[in-house]
Amino acid sequence: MFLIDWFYGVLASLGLWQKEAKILFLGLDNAGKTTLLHMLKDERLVQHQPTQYPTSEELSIGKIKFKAFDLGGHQIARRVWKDYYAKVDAVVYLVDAYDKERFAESRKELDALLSDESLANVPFLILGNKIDIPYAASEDELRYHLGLTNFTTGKGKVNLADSNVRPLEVFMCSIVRKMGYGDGFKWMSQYIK
Ligand code: G3D
Repeated sequence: MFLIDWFYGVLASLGLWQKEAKILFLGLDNAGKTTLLHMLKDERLVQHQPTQYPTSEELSIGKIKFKAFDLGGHQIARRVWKDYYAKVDAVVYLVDAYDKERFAESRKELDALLSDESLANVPFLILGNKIDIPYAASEDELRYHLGLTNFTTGKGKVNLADSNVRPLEVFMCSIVRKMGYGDGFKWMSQYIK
């Protein structure tokens, strides 16, 4: 009984209680996607499906399916995410905020996703990860380098009057320190119908 209460409490804290959703974790290799999946898995009561594809990992929590793919670099893994979900409910795009040399590459992949028709209007949560490392980029720096300045839709509860506006916001986090990504998930959950 305790376990069940705890499980529902955890889903509620993620803001994803009773929602059915398919969520993609995307980003360059080394951004922290696998770490985030494992963090969700280890903290929560979950069913873990064995990896069916060498460059991706999958996780289910309640009615929610999370799946991670590497973009960039690995040519073979490129774009395979498209084969998995006919409809994606949200994208969590991870960036290593410390690895400034790869911001341009990360921006290129993000731009391609944002202009992808199959993801039109899909909410994007951008996570700037690894802020526990000294000299990691600040939120403003990351926005600038990803070309998102004046392009994000606002934190907190923002009612987007125009449903053609894609919800997009940047949250800085440290997955290993369990900081920041919870706020990002809560923000994202308000846009998952
Ligand atoms: P990926 O799945 O996006 O390719 P991973 O990335 O989850 O494999 O993470 C890549 C490396 O970044 C891992 O280090 C992981 O521990 C580290 N990492 C992930 N999140 C954080 C964070 O918040 N802070 C710090 N400092 N490191 C983080 P290793 O050494 O195992 O390759």
